[in-house]
Amino acid sequence: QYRPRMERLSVDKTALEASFNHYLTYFLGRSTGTTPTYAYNALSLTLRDRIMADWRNTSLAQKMPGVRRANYMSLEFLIGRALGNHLLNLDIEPDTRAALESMSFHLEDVIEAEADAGLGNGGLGRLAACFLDSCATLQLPVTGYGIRYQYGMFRQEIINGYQDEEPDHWLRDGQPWEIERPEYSQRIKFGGHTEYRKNDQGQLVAQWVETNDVIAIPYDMPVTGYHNNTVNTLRLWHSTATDEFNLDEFNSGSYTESVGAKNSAENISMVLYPNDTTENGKELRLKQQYFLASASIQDVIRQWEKRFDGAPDYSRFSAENVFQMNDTHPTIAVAELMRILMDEKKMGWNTAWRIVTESLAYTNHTLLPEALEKWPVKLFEELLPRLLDIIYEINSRFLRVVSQRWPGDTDRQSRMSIIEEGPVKHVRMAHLAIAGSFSINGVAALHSELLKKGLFHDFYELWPEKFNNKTNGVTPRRWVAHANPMMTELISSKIGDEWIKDLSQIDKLTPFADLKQTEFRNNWKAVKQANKMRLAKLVKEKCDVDFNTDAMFDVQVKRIHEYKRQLLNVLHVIHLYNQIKKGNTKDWSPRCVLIGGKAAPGYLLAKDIIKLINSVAEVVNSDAEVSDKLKLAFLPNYNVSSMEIIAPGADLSEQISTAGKEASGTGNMKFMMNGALTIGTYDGANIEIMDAVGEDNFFLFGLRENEVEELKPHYNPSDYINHDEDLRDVLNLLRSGHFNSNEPGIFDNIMNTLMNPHDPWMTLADFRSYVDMQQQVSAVWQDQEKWQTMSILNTAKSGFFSTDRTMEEYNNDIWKLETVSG
Ligand code: DL6
Repeated sequence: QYRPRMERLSVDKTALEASFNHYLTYFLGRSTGTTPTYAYNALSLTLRDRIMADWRNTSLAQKMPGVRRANYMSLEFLIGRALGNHLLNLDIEPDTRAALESMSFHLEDVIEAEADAGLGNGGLGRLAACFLDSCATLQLPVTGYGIRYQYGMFRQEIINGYQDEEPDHWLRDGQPWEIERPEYSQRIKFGGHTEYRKNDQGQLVAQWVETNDVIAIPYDMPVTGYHNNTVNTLRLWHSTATDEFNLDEFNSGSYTESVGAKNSAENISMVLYPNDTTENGKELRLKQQYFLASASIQDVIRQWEKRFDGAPDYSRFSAENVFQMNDTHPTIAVAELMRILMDEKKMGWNTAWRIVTESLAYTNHTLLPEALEKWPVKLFEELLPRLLDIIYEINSRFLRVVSQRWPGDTDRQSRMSIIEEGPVKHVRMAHLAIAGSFSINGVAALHSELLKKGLFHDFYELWPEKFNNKTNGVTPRRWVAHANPMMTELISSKIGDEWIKDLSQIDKLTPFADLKQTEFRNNWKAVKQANKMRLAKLVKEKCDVDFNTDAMFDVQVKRIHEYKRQLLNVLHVIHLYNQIKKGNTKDWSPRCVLIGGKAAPGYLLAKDIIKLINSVAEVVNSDAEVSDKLKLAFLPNYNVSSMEIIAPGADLSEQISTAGKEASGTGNMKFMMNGALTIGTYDGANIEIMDAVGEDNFFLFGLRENEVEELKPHYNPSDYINHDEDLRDVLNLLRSGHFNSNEPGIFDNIMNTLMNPHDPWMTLADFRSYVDMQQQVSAVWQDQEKWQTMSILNTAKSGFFSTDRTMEEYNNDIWKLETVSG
């Protein structure tokens, strides 16, 4: 069916102004002089209109027969704010700013009025958002599929030093970017049971019957590419009750039950689970996972069948459709695609299995055993009985392959089985994902090697060709061009602005690190200084702590977790405090230490760590003797928007996880791009960062992964304490109650963890090497010229860490898509 290309609306100042006024007056019912929130909604609708033609044209071009497309399935998309990003991508900021000014609005205030779309926990969800940005910029036909949580990541407040969790009402003031598409709703089954009936040929066919269904309604968000008129789609599913379900109950007089059913259906997309590194184990979470996988696959199948007049040809389905599964969260997709192909499209097992294993790919994001998802078989039986039948069959065929390869090796069979036997049987989602995928990747070189060596070793031996690495990245549009406009202008004034869409070109900045480039270097310093003022203002507003911009801004922001070792950072702060109190302050480099991040609500030790940071901060910041030498602040509610201020203002980036535990890290890349120096362990993408910038420009410390493993059986915290006076002093002060005089005992759990020979994070083992390396950091800080050189080189050598590169690798090795322009 021919559909004409849509024409773009004008983006000049007059047109923008007219449209803005139209929305304000006729859609929102307001007049000028209104609040920034209304202005934000009116401006966003104005811009959305200007995105619409490109969106439609891109979508039509991607739907042409023969166009292979990828579908990125993720339970998390940590998008942050959209307005500033679209303005950058559409290249209309000056006109927009001018239009707003003429109506007495400031663009910054309007941008600030937008709530963050916090539909993710941390690195994994933000990565998904960066991926979408890069795919649109590279004109790759990739659709994101996720859940439209009504409540995203909780808002963190700090009350008496403790984390308090408040609901995130991100939709409350309107969501102008999304478009509801009820016509593409999908029905999702739960419960019921399987019945086998004979078909016309006398074969037994399975049917999933007497189910309790819910409806998935898609909401689409535009994903604009950078200056290229391409707009991809992020499709988020909202759950609601089926009509007939409501009516049946209502007619029989059970109004309450009918409302209850509606509630229980709507609960599925109600709230994001706020745990990033522990499995959630909750029925509702499994429902969310199946809801996303089923709705998304059905949507892709719907679009596939639309291409055919009558009988759809599935022989080319896997040639034109690929699904990337972001961690194990959506990997029930393996069984769901089998179910649809067999039960609904009437295919035999082998045909269906070939399609599944040619179209699914899986990315692993963690080696931590506690994060590996497994679901009780019993829960599957109740919730997804038909899917469990299929998983059993996948497993029995898979174990046949294993036993053919290793006859008699029953240990290996039970290790590899998709079903974990034991008092409580479980479905191992990672094993299901590997069995059903043609590609399995880790997210940084070390991580991918460790997967092959450890966690997935048996699978690697069976299918070495499936395993590959795709080192993460971040989008330079949001994380430099948008977050750091001053640095962007400075860089572009020297090397042009092509680097924004081809970050490998940032290397052209290298010669400007030369000492002779005084003007550039002075400007570099001035930009950092201005960004530090912006950050200091934020710290003052949110923490009421004064950061002096002449001091080193030493920053660790990320989820609070023992393996990320915020504790090591705090021990160092206490050590610096001790040095000041002892008068050891010759050649002192003043530091402002900033720590931020959320703790999973049920992770008590992580919450204790937050309290400790705040308690130490209180003592340090109120001591006049210390004040110009050391400051410590805990930034509440760390999120995407605050990182846009933090990364440009940081001097030192703390990436100090226990080696072998941080799969990649992506904050490390944002800091590097913005000219911060890294102090870090030999872990995750830190290693690649150090390779790129050179060892001389990176502060490496600590045990390596193999050393951590070797030490594990012999680790004895007392050894370190006995041999290290500084460590002893720090722990003694902590134990003495100096930081918690009014709340005795509150840090006992932290002390016990640090002193535990079974502490898997081995914080004390790295204390000495960390403190010594921090001493070197301070020494370099004294030599500001050297610091400038290192800072410029960090940015100049960050080209590899763009998600454009990551996406090109996914595309070359896994997706194999052609670019499509609208
Ligand atoms: O790959 C994105 C991000 C990595 O950078 C982090 O190192 C890693 O911890 C994080 N993984 C998770 C684990 N979630 N699960 N499961 O968030 O992924």
